[in-house]
Amino acid sequence: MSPYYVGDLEMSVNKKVAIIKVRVMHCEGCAKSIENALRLLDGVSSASVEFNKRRAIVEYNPEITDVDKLRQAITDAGYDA
Ligand SMILES: [Cu+2]
Repeated sequence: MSPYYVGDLEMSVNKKVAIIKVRVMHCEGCAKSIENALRLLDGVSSASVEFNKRRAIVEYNPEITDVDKLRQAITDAGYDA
């Protein structure tokens, strides 16, 4: 699957916000499962998934985790990111 990673905003040294496209999700329930999967990751301080825009917005500490791990968590939950 091609990466649909969209952007990374630098908030401060220890905080970044990643905007990750989620290619396939079917309902708000999917969005909630993805949110829950992301929130369980070490280094993630907040995660919200916008179902209508098919994207996840994740606030994370780049010293602990990275976008590849965020995307992996979405993929492991059963969705293409
Ligand atoms: Cu669903």
